[in-house]
Amino acid sequence: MRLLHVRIILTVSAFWLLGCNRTEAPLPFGPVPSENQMNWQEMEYYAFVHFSLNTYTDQPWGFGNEDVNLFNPTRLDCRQWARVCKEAGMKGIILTAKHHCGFCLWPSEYTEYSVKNAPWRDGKGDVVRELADACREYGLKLGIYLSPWDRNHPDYGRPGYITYFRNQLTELLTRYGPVFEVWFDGANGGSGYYGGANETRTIDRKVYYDWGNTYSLIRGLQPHMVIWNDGGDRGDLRWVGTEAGFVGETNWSLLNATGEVEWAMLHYGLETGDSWVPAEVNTSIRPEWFYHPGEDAKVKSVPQLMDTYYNSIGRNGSLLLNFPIMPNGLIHENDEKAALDFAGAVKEAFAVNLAVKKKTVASNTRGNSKKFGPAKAIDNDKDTYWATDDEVINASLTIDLGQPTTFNRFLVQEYIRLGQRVKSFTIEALVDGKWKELAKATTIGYKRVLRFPTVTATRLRLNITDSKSCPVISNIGIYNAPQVLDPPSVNSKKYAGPFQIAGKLVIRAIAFDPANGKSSPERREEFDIPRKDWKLVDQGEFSNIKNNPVWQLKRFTPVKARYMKPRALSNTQGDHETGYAEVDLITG
Ligand code: FUL
Repeated sequence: MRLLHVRIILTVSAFWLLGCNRTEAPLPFGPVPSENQMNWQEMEYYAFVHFSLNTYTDQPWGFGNEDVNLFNPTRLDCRQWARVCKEAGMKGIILTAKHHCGFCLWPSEYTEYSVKNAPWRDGKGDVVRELADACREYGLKLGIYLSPWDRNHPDYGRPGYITYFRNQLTELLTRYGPVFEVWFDGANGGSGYYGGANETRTIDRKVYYDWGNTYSLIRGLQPHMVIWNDGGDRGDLRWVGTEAGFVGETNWSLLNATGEVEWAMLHYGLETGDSWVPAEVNTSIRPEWFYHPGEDAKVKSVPQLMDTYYNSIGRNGSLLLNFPIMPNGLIHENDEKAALDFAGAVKEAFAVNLAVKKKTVASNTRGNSKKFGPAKAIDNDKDTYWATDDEVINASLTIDLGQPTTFNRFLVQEYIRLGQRVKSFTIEALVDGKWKELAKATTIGYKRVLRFPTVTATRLRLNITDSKSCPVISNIGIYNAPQVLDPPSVNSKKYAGPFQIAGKLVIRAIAFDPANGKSSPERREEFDIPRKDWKLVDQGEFSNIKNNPVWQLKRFTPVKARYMKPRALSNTQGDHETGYAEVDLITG
């Protein structure tokens, strides 16, 4: 009896041990992000600000001989920039501390071509300092753009300039606290002022800058920072090959550490790459990077910005959105409005995750262990995940929505600390008892968001159709995003005469004169449910709103209704303190 007991215990322990072995977490596959890259990736969305002498000369690039006296922003307020960025949901700001013209927004010890010789704040100003302070106040991270190409410096193209460049970098990385990202622009047009030489100087970007030593300097000064570099050696992040605001639908966060980087590698990453080099999508809220008054009416619309969102953050990239600063030192109100409306639209689109707390089933779960079960993909914990057994690279996860549910967005995230794995996937919905394919896509990575026509379904199924190794999915979201319409343009429907509508309606219109191609500002009118269907059922008295800000109806006969709309009636003096209300109801 005792022997049997011991044997049972041994067998149970063996099972337990086996179970433990089988449910070990997957091993990392291929290159994985560094802690710095991980922290950066989780920021997702941050700002660029372009501000320099170009702001005063209406040019995209300065030659390097522009007068420092031009720099005199009368209302410069980095707190306004920080407020706008914070309210827009951004996590940091990267400032053009020095653009190609060589003018420095901080009082560098190594040049006279800086704010210290400008009339602004009597030469005592420091834009980098003011921005660093504002970022700290608003809980944002600070980033620095330092152009390697310097069209002002006499030594540019010669060895002496590299020392100058590193001295400036040292100032920027030691004076202003933690910097989350440094941006080394690859642009190099050759010609410049170069201390009066007025000539063309060409360099070999890979050799001249000696990036290896500059990187060592950076790592020593700011060990937690990421390096963006389009000017030679591979940095921690990569450019996506376009400034139009999108990365490839297929987007591997990988590149090779050495060798040529063709355009396709920038845009799509490299499936077989041996280094983790994720994509940053940089684009401006206006056509250009610096402020040009002629672009005040060309600020991107919310639908355009939403497209950018889906084509950057929604495609495993981060979004670096630029605000050009006006000559007075502020972000233009049109840009602010666009950024805040965009933030509102993103918030609205992803307000409710319809997958939360729903039942999940997977075709395979790693070691049949709850620890790696499909429920881990909807538990709102970025550190847990659904994973399959090692050999399983085709698998599906079904979410039972419980009842017919309407949606049009699907969000999925891989647990990238274990590498980027998924090569292709589809999503299907169970509509009226039949599975219907909603979308087909390739890579996932940190975050992937798919858009598809609105559907009403009881279940959603994610099918991983190919993966480099067992899929590891940390998060899934299902959303019903409202439609965002484009503002009216010459291509909009032409008004041909009165028309009838049934429900609520928003009309946005412009007048357009084909003779001179000019259009009026937009007018917007909102129409509520037509009054013809409303029925007055009761009148009641409101309580005094001075004492009770929530207007309460004192008398009301309960009626079954679809909409109820109390309306205040003011007295003859237009005084709303007390009054009567009509209650309109639509039944049915
Ligand atoms: C480009 C630059 O030449 C533009 O002026 C701008 O700074 C943009 C972000 O990068 O390469």
